[in-house]
Amino acid sequence: MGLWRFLKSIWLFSFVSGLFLLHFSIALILINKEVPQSRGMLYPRESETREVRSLDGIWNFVRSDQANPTQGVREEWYSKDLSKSGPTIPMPVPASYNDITTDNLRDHVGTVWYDRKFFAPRSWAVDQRVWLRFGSVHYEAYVWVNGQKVVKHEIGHLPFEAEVTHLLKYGAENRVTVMCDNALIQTTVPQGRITELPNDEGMTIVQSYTFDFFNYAGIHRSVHLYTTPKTFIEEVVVTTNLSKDNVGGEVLYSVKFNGSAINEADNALYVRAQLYDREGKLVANGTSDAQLSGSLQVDNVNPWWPYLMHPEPGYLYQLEVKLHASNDELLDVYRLKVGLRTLSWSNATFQINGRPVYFRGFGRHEDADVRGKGLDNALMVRDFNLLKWIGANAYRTSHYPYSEESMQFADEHGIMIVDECPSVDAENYNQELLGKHKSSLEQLIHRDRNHPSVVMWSIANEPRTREMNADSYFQLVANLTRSLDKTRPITAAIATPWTDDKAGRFLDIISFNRYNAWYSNTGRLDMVTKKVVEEAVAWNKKYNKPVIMAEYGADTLEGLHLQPAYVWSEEFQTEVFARHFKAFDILRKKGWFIGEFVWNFADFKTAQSYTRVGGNKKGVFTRARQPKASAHLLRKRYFALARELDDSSFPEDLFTYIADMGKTENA
Ligand code: BDP
Repeated sequence: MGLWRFLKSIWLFSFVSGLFLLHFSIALILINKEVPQSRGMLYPRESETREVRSLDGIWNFVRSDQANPTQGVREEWYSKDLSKSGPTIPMPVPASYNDITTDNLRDHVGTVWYDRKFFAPRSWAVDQRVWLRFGSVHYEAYVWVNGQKVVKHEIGHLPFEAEVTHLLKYGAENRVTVMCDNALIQTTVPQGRITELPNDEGMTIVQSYTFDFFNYAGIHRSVHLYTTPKTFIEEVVVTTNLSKDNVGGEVLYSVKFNGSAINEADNALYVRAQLYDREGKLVANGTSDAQLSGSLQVDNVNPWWPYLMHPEPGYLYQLEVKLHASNDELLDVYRLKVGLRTLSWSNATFQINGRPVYFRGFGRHEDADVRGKGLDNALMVRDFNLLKWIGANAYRTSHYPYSEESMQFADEHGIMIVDECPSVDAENYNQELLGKHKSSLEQLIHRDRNHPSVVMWSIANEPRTREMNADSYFQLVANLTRSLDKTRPITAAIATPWTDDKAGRFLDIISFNRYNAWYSNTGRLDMVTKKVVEEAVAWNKKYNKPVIMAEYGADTLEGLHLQPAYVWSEEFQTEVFARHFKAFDILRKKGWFIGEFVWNFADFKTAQSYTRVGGNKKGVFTRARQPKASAHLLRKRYFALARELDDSSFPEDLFTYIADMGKTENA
């Protein structure tokens, strides 16, 4: 039903749709409706009661005829092997499908199909449940197992799962089929437009969008099958506290189970929780109350600290959660990493474990050659090595939730995350958009609430906040976010001039994006410092809240050197950064300026446009993750800040030897 409506809407929202919606939104009153509540979706982990199997690998793939996107559904391609409905090509999972082939699959609009076979072992037939979980499919996914519809999920970059126990053939081969639709319209998050335009052959469908990254699509993250016992741990929520002196710690946990109690009389399940330190030593344990909640007290705690703020950053404990029946039978075991830290914020500061934080980081993208937005462990580890090499302590998951694996990595390495939902360039505010925007935050918070690295929620990037309805829209979005998590502050990266913005008052921290000497006063290095200072001061004056510069930068073609600095050259990017550093140092003295984030960590792919040479080149690193000249400058800045603010030491290779300068002792 939903599928048909959606596909039909693609056809209906032709070129005029934008005007229609704009007009419509002016008169629209936004109503606060409940959003669906996510359930389950704990990251798949093996334990003595759970098995995990990866379905990653090479799947079979078919693209639909763009002019006939519903053909596969009408002809029930899911009822048999895809190869029986037509020729298939091999497609890696996880990966975006766009850059894998040599033809125009890159720009395909609409539906594509994947399938693969797998065995379900006989042992799984007995006394347990089996779940099928997708880390992310972009944008909308329909999943069938052995021809039976299992789950539909909208919004990319977020996990979804369904129980498939009853659909599997045990001790036999099974088939999973996925239809994925990349179409973005005015009511999807993010928004886009589908138009029909004349081409040399007649008419064709064209996808356009205002956001500045390529609309990669496909099965982007891992696919897992995992088992749980019949009665199992469905959710674990963890929050932590520290005593004022950071010596005593507390882990508060709350568990939800799914399934029936073991026998009629037995409705009193309980949880045993045990906390282990890095060396595997048990440091606290306890039994839950009847609601399956409890707290663990930790003495001489090792708090979770950001990178370079402490000699041992990213300290994680392991929380072992054991669900028991009242007769003490062990039902299920799930383990997760826990970092003990506190966050607090005021109208001037942001503190972690009682110490003020100054963010030095990046806006980033999940983006790479060939695999697009597909999860890639090699790339993830390289990126974290670069983040640490350059001395960053934070990044924003611009402009959508990043992989769960990268969130776990950030926990372990002490990298703070400003966790952004997939709303980018929101405009033409309407009721359906609001519902999905709120749902994307609900799903994000559900997924990421236990990560110590997540220190802030970003509820949007560059929403059009001067538009009619922007205030009521963002009030509702911010209210929902706060109702779901009171332990973290809320921000949004705003580019609307402060004079016109209607959303900042609903945030805890103001983040602004501005491209002085690039989009405004192009090439004018003498028009950066003062403007940055003035704008930050104006935001602070308007809202009386801490301020972050969440984006600044300049496109830079690696290897282009021009002296004096000229746009696109490495010299220019370096100079633009230096002029910003000067502004940031003036601002830091004011007390409420709490962070600087370069745009962007690495070069990335965008839609084709005459302002982009092979993509957005504002990276400090190339798309192949090699440093540009600016990276070396930024590294000096970030380590200098770490030394000044957090008392950390310089890496030995930070400064290249130039000359004795009369300082060396006689050897
Ligand atoms: C900002 C956007 C970011 C773009 C950047 C740019 O937030 O997504 O990539 O501009 O144009 O407005 O480089």
